Amino acid sequence: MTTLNRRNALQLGLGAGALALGGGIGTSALAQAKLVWRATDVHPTGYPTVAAVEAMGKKLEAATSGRISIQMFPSMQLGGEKEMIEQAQLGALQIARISVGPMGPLVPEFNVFNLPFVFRDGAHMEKVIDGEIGTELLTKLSNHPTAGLIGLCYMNAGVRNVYNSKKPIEKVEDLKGLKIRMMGNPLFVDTMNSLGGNGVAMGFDQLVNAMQTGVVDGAENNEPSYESGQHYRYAKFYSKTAHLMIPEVLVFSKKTFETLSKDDQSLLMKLGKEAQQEQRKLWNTREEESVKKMKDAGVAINEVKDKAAFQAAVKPVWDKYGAQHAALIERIGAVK
Ligand code: GTR
Repeated sequence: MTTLNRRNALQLGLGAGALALGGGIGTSALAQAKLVWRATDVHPTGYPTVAAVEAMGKKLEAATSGRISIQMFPSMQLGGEKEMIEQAQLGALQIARISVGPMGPLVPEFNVFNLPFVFRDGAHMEKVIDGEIGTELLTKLSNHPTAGLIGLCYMNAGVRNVYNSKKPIEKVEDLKGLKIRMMGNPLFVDTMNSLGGNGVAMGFDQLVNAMQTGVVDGAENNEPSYESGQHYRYAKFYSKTAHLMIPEVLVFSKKTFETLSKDDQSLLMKLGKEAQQEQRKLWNTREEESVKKMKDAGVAINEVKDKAAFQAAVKPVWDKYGAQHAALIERIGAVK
């Protein structure tokens, strides 16, 4: 299939997927048109983000008497986050739950959330995303002239810690020589390299294979991703470096959004906000469950005492990516 044909097929597919006419032709039939929004996530069924979007779908169906529903494609069924963003931009899917990590190259201000150690703790991060700054950045995304996405809400994603197959990381020097998978955004590769490791950028969908074949020695992520992704099978040393605390975003295809009535748009935005709170509750429980599963599976978890050394080592990352956002960084720091 040529690229052009594939694109045409995709666009035809999206027509069928997003809009199923309830019968007849004409304005009344259009008003009754049943909409099935395709949603996707890299995580499996049962993961807090997936469950929260499914719950949002149920509310949507109830509020529209079945006119709008959500069909969930979990477990990377529609590809990794890069592919998800592209499909949402095309309107081939409507809802994508992605990390703020890969959003930095689209909306540079998001890179401030991606800076290592930018949040003091989970409560600080939640205050920032729930408050003025969080709203401002989501609006920036929605108003972006070419990003093609509407920001619905944020979701929690805990703290990211380094894991690998070789040894526990207790000091910065322990990372030396280790090949660690990082998310697809140069900021993260720079972060790992500044810590002395070898950062390797790749999609979440390629990681298990890369660990199995030894292309990388490990990666970094929160407990639920490490556990549900079965990463502990290949990298049993989980070291609590807590170097990143990156929220997630739920985005909607701008292409589809522009075809919706004002009422449907506001319903969607309202349910998005509710999904944020719903996911947070699920997240806190899941984090605890994942730690338990990790311990049962024999994962070697270690605390990292001297975080100051890690913070000092990533200074070049702050200089490179933070300097142009100094005012925003200051405002984040001032959130109490
Ligand atoms: C997870 C996050 C995913 C994805 C993944 C990754 O914590 O929920 O959206 O970004 O990390 O490392 O790629």
